[in-house]
Amino acid sequence: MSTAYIALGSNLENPARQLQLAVTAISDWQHSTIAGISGVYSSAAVGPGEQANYLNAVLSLNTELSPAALLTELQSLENRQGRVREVRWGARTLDLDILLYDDLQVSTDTLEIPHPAMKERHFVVYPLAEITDPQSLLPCGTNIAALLTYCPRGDLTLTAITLQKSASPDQETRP
Ligand code: ROI
Repeated sequence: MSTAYIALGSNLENPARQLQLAVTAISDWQHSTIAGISGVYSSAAVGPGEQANYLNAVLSLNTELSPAALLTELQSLENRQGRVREVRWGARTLDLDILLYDDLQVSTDTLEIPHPAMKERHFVVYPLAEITDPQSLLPCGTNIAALLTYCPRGDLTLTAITLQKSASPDQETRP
């Protein structure tokens, strides 16, 4: 069994519901168990152009899937939740990224682990730090606590939304 960390993001079509739908779907996977889920954070969109604020979270997954098989499952979930890949950096109903997979380093045409931009992204680093041991090391030797000192918190805000491992999305995201 391996441990992977997955980043979730959405800024379209009721982002809180999109994140809960994704968590509920992943909870139902036979080959994986969600070990931890961070709080849900709100922040302005990073990147060029005007778009709505994002909600982001990170979960840890104990999984029997290989990195490539995990990527395939995550992409199929993004597609089922209406992700349209037209614009790079564009708004999205659901974005699921593999941040870490044990202490593996993977670099192929379709997959890079650790996620190449994770250290610079406050919306990844802070939720990740919530659910990991701060002293745990990335494959590059940096520990998670150090990431927090390199990456300013900026406008990142912890919301009152909580994601439930197995639940009716409509009930769990109702204000
Ligand atoms: N900005 C924020 N705040 N959160 C995201 O999840 C996010 N995802 C993206 C880009 C467009 C880089 N900006 C983002 O893909």
